[in-house]
Amino acid sequence: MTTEQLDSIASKFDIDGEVISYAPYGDGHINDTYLINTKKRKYILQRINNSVFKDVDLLMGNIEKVLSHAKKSIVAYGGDPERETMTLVLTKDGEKYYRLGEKYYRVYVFIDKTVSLNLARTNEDFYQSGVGFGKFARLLSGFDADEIHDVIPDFHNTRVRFANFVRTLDKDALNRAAECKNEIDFVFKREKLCGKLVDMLNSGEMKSRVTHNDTKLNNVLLDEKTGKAVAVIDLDTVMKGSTCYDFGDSVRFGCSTAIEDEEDLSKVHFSLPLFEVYSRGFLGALEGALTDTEVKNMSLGSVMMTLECGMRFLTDYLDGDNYFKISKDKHNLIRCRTQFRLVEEMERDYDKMLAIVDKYA
Ligand code: ADP
Ligand code: GN1
Ligand code: MG
Repeated sequence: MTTEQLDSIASKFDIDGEVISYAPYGDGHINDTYLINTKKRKYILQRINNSVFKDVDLLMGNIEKVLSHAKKSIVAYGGDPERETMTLVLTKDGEKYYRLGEKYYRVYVFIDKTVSLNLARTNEDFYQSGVGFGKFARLLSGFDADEIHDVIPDFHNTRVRFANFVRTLDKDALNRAAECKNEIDFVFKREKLCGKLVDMLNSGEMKSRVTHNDTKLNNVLLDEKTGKAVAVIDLDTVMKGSTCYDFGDSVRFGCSTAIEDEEDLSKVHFSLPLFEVYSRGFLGALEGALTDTEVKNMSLGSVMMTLECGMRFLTDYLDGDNYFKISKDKHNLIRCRTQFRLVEEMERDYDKMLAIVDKYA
């Protein structure tokens, strides 16, 4: 977007201070994010991806309710509600977003003096992210699930994700299947696994909760100086789910020895020491709040979230890259390969993962 376009959009919001600059920001795969710098403070401006979030009104309604609940809880324990969660900046007309034709925009206060990481610099970073997501789960524990709606139905229904994969493979619209034979076989071998967590949730064996559902490391901000967890961001997918999804998705992203789109697979490994660090952080922050079934299935959640994410990258590759943002050729296939490498190694280390979770639960 040009500065003129950004200026015109920003002017619709209740922003404090004259704007000095706009810059593309962050590494999210879904929304277009910009940092706004004004003479007084900084903001995040996002163009909401409305091909992913089809009902923007519903999405922003959810976010407003979650933020309001989170802020009350933060105030109740004596925390800082402007720093420990996000703050939505309304439009000058008091709306949660601004619509221009078929495009939708929103603004948040920028949570300053923090970092968002794609790879933990130290074990302590990853431990802190576990503490952050664990605290966030606690913040939401008193939140009534009926207050919010499923913005993306079946988001972590891995069986439905598998069916989507098969449908896309059958079409093979761009004739890409031939080059993905190994990855396709990899998924088919694990078809049975796809229904496991969903069945437990449906039968009531697994507790349904309001969860974040996108708990990767770069969705938690750490204090620039102390490295301590400050706030969980990217609340677009807060919906009903399982704590095992949230634990599992953090493990998927953060227990890798390499970034999500590393092309050199010899660098990509599942790290048991990092798994232990995360278990200590997340389970420690949730001490006593989890059911036995949740504790027992944290490792299954890790395998499932990684398999599901790899399958989603593969599906998107076969479909012609319509969902995740890409910045290079075969980007989604590269991402898929790292995920499947991690799944293989988690399967190898599964008993050790179970023992680690047991130790910290
Ligand atoms: P996406 O859905 O595309 O992942 P996010 O909402 O996660 O979008 O935003 C992308 C990135 O922008 C985040 O990973 C983070 O680095 C940064 N970011 C988003 N919101 C804030 C905020 N309120 N304060 C500071 N950084 C933010
Ligand atoms: C997307 O929005 P972002 O980049 O934080 C995706 C997640 C995937 C993740 C893979 C709404 O997360 O589900 O796990 O990419 N978000 C959505 O990195 O689909
Ligand atoms: Mg994000």
